[in-house]
Amino acid sequence: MKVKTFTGNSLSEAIVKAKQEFGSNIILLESKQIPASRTKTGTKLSQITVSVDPEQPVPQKHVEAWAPPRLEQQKTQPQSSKSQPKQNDDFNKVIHDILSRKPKEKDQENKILEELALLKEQISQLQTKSDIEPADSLPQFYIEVRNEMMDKGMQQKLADRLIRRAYALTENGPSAGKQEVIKSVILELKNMLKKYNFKRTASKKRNRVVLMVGGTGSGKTTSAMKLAAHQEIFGKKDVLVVSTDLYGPSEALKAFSKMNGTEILEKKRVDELEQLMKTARQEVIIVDTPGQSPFSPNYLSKLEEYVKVVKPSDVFLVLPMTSDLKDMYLSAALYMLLKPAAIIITKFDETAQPGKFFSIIDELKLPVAAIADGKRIFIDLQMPNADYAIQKLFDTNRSA
Ligand SMILES: Nc1nc2c(ncn2[C@@H]2O[C@H](COP(=O)(O)OP(=O)(O)O)[C@@H](O)[C@H]2O)c(=O)[nH]1
Ligand SMILES: [Mg+2]
Repeated sequence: MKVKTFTGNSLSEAIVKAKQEFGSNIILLESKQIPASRTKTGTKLSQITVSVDPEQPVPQKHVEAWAPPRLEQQKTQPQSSKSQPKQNDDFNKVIHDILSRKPKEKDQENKILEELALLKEQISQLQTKSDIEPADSLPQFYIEVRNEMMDKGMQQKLADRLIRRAYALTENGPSAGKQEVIKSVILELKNMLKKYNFKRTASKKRNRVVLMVGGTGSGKTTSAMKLAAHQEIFGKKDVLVVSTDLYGPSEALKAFSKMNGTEILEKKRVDELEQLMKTARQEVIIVDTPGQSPFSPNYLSKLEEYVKVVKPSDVFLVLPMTSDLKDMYLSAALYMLLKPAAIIITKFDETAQPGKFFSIIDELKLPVAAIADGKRIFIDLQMPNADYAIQKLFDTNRSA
């Protein structure tokens, strides 16, 4: 095993240098900042120490990229935009990198946290640099629609990609009116949403076990109640909600239990939880995890422990629309290690940037299980529906 130190102006530059020398199978042992006062050049540097074991190639797990629907007909695009937008799977690569380097031993958790620092840097670059040629050369209405989507929180690279495809697909091409351009974008947006299928038949031997994960206050407990109450989800089933919160079940959860007749149990310790999982007979068991920052030490290993004893059939990642997109990517990247089956988007009612929804589903490539848009348990949950988000994006009731 070789160990070597590399420096660069940024973490990613140092990583690139390491990869140039050792290939992509490097293991990050340490990363730190060297203050300007201690460098020869007088500028701040990032230093990483990596090791490489050429005998043990890292297993390659690949996260599938979204493949756009085939174009039926191609229109000629204006001179400066002949090339098709490059399929952007930077985020997949980032996820794939952590997945393939996931350390086995708990004491290596620090390495994951180090990698998160790296990830943070890579994501901030992902946000600022778009490797898709901006669609600035398209006719005015196309630019207007693209800019509106960006004003509503959609990342430029997605907005550019969508508007280019709309241009290629719109019947009247350069002479299309604005409504026609919007209609064409809407068709693309509808194709992007993958709906999670709750009707999928769970294994006969076991009850269906759902694990809710996500950041503090993201809406896990509220969503657990909403799933238990919703007629098209678990409303017609015998449901148990297990609260693992250190402070015990919330007042809201207790009140819900009384009102809906849903049983709730409190299991603070993992061994208690394990015991319960062996004996519980309800058709659906929703295990609610405690709120904690996804970046706090040992949090991930704690969640992994839950996964081990709970053996969930579905892990749902709860993401609030009120988060900054970059924070959403970052926390999602961490929770991706738990292999969520779908995401639940919450607090849609509290954002003025509905475009974030499409950017997040585009990057994560996960189906959406439900959309929450308010505090009312029995009312504010929508089945995943592109029209809902589209309506918010274009501020109108179009249902093209
Ligand atoms: N406006 C709004 N508030 C929500 C939504 N979902 C949850 N909340 C509120 O967000 C707060 C935190 O929710 P909670 O379920 O306790 O989050 P947890 O820490 O992830 O369990 C509570 O005040 C909820 O009422 C939503 O979709 N819209
Ligand atoms: Mg909670």
